[in-house]
Amino acid sequence: MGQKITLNFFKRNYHECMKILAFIIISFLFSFKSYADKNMMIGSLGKVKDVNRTIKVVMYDNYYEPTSFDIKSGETVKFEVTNAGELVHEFNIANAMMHKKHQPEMEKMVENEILLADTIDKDKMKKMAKIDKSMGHSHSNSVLLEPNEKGEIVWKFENAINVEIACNVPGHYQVGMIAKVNLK
Ligand SMILES: [Cu+2]
Repeated sequence: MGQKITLNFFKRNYHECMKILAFIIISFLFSFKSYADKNMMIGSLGKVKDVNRTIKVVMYDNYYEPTSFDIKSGETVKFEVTNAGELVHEFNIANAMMHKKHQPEMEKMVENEILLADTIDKDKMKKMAKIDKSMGHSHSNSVLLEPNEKGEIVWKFENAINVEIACNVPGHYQVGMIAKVNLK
């Protein structure tokens, strides 16, 4: 009896039912998209004139000092980064998913002998970047430094969640070269 009613309802309201189904599918796709967007929410490149605070960071083999950062939501921070280690290190502001995606690019830089343990072959980097853009390691959210090199990033922590700062030189992320970012 109940089944018959349901079936009749479906037959009579076929178009309505299809509309509801389409709505469910579209809603699902949109929620999936916003889920994906959330995973990219790491803030953006900041302007020097908006800097609220400067934080000095030192990179060692294989950790950062400080080991974590307390940052207010919306704050623009200038990171002054020094590599005091004996190896090349990266200071990359991203999230776990992005780091994972970046690591094969870094591995490819090692394979192409652009990225060596304690140096970066910048001439080779330029040449290779003409063929494969990712070999140029040009990212607004990252600095890659040789021992004794200094670099800086101005970053605006707006619309940022699950941010982690890490080094994607092969093996370094795996041994824990990650600094936690506590967003408040
Ligand atoms: Cu490193």
